[in-house]
Amino acid sequence: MFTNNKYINKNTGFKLLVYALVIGLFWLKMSYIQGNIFSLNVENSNEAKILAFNPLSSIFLIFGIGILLGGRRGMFVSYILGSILLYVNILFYREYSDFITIPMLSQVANLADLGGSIGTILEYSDILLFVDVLIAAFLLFYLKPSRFQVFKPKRREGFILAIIAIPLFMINLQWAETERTDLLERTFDRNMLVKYIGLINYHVYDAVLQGQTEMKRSFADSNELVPAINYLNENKQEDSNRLEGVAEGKNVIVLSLESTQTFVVDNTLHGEEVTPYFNDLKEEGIYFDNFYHQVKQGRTSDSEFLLANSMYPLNRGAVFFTHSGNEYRGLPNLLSENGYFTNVMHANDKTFWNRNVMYDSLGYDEFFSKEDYPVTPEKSYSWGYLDEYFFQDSLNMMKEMEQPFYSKMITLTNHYPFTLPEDKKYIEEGETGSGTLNRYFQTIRYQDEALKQFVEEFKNSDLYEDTILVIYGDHFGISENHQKAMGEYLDKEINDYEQFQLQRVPLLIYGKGIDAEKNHTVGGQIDLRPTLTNLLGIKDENPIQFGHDLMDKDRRELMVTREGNFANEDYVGIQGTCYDRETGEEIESDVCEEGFEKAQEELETSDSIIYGDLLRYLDETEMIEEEMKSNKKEE
Ligand code: GP9
Ligand code: MN
Repeated sequence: MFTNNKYINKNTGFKLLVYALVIGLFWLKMSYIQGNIFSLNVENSNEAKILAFNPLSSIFLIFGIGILLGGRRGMFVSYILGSILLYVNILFYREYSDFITIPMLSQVANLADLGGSIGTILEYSDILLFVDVLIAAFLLFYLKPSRFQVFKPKRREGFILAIIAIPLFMINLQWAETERTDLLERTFDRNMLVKYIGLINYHVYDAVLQGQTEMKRSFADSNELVPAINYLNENKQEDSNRLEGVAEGKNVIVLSLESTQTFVVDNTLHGEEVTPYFNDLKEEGIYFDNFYHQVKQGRTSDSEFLLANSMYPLNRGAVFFTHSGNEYRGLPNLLSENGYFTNVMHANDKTFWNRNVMYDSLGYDEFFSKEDYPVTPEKSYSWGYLDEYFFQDSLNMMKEMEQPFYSKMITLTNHYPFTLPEDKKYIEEGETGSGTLNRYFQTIRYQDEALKQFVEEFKNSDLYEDTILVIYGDHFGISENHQKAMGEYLDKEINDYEQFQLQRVPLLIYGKGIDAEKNHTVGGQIDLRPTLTNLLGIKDENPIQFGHDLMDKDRRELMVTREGNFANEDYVGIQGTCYDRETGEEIESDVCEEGFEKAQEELETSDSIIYGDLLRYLDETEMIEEEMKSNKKEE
């Protein structure tokens, strides 16, 4: 009896040791990844402690569930799956500086299509991130100090581990709330969530959000559109109609420049201009230098969404994928109703970003995709058809098009990983610590050359008389992962304010009859639609639009990002901190309170429409409102 007890005690001690070692191992790895591979911007020692603590609850949870379902093997499977989850996030993070969301997962085909870039994302040293799996296997299956000492976890123990995860998470959350109140209720960015609750808990949280959004559509009804219409009516402003109709009846070419940011404009590298052609061209049109992209995970497709609908894209996933079945009142649809032949030109697979489906919902008449271009390997590189050929073919197509037309062109070459054939490099690489940024200058320079050839030929063609050209950058190309290198190039420290200002993208409106001007108004892609319809003199009856005509002298200057940050005439508000927009100096945070609230309200209202598919009720709601108005008059 005595001896038996001794062995039991010994074995319990051994078991606890294995538990501690395996849990500790995963904890170590996760802490390493969270602290060293992701840039989570840890600001003080309290945050550093939270970051170190937060893996624990999730580790108890996954191991607990693993043991419950499959004992020792189950625990090992949890270890492997946990490791894969971490690694996939690392890969995703390298490309997007963001964490995976469930809607993004349903777009694996698209992600896999990241084509040329996947090879550049993988690193040999990544193998080291799996060495611990072997150690865990050894600890779990082969460590047997004696005949009586075997690690055989009981299901009951799995249950206990999973239960312990709950108070651990509560402690984690309470602790995190000392840094950020309402962490889970407010729309903070994912970097922040991961910093405070850890990557695996973040995924659990994301799954809960997913469930909630799916419920929203099922339970939505027409009444829900009323607060949105009221909100937008309250924020409506008198339109000055400046430049109204100056482009009436003209063709429109909207050119979306891949990953093109404002910081390259009028800037040099090795003493040479990076965008020499655009620098001159912008002097001949209306050029906006405080214009921001507002995209999130859907990147280019998000910018297309903003332009077409003047609504915000979503915080999670690409709305082109998640809500392509919604009803929209897209700009292409409006222009088609006004006699335009509306089309998109983009020499990539038509399924990329689910475009073939979404373009129908937005009301485009035609989509000229890869299969409509004479793409050959010689004329392609990395992501595909090189811009110069794309421009040439597209212009030829437009020359033959029925008029008036609205053509949305999307370039491709200036895309991460920013590689080019040797003979297309018109400038030396940069010399910063980031290869990505260094190559970016070359692809930007190439794009500028392709643009030159396109615009010059356009100017000499018959189209020039009757066509306006709207050129804008779709989103950033250089993510915050390259802040240090960016600082080297721009010769200043890139703090949050500077990083925010780097989200500006160029916007130029150019064409015969449009007088050149420099416009400093603060705006974003959400403002493109009302700006365009104003120039074209087209009445846009759709009340569900969040943007404001950029031409208005007295316009409400406000640009809201998907993170709930904002810029207005005077301030820039970033995650609760307030800056003077001109000087970048930090100022008292209450000054920005109103701006943050407004930003939140904008995003929530826009989201409610998309999640509830509320535009399907627009006619009905408007009819009821009309009726109410006329009833009031009669009384
Ligand atoms: C691909 C192009 C680039 O068709 O739109 O996509 P991005 O990764 O920039 O969203
Ligand atoms: Mn893009």
